[in-house]
Amino acid sequence: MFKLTPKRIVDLCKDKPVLLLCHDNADLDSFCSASIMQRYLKKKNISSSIGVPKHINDQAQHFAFSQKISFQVNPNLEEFNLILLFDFNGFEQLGRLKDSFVNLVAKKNVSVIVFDHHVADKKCIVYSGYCVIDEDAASTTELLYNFLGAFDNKMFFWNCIGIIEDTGHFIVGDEKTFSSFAECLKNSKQTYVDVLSFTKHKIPQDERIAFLKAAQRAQIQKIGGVIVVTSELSFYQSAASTKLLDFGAQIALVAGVEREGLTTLSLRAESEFKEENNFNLVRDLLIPLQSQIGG
Ligand SMILES: [Mn+2]
Repeated sequence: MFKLTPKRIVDLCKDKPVLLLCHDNADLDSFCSASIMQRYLKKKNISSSIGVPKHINDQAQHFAFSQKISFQVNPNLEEFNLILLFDFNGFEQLGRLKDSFVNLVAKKNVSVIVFDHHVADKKCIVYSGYCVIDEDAASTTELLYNFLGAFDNKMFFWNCIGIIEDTGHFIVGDEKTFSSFAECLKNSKQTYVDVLSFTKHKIPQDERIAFLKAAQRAQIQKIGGVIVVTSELSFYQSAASTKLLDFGAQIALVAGVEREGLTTLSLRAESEFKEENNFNLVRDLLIPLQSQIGG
């Protein structure tokens, strides 16, 4: 199913400075995936560095500290001959590293291999050849579990964390994900509570206030039998629109001016509603909206 093999990856990494790069605003799946690969390569006597473009989220940072895994923020890409990307395949997700990455690739001084479980197309960094992509994998950690095979206790555990995070605690998933999760949890020699402890999200106070303001400012309309809620916030638009679905909205729109002249609009629709009505947010709402308001 994959064109690359683990052995080929190991051969490519030998005697080279290797960077395992997470996407900007690195999350648990991206960081756990890079950690799994680092451990795998170490067993093959290959050392590698984990890099993050700029920001790492709280859970991934907590994971890194508790598992004693070091990482570089804003690594100097010039120092590496091989860059492995985890859980992303778009130039924008390189954040502040985008320009130096593009320059380096143009000079052909570096090879890039992508590991990802998102849909790939021609706009992606790598869409054929040096990539391991499986849209059916629940997380990039699960993709690595299927691809690399040889896991130890820690790698099993880190895959459990990646799966639980990316399925939103199993809001989505299929029997394959459940069985690989069960198998990995058993082999990790840790408990489900241990896994959950890494995915707990401590909500910062300003985010809590943003949620409450979004609710306070909410305009509730019933359009054709559908509950549509709109609200306005300068920050946390996407988290707040998800929260409005929890409160009962079927479609939630939260907009706000972030910086001068730049308005962010975040939309969410309830899964059940989408499925029942074959509703696609982009196709049925964002694109028609774009033709009316621009942006
Ligand atoms: Mn992911």
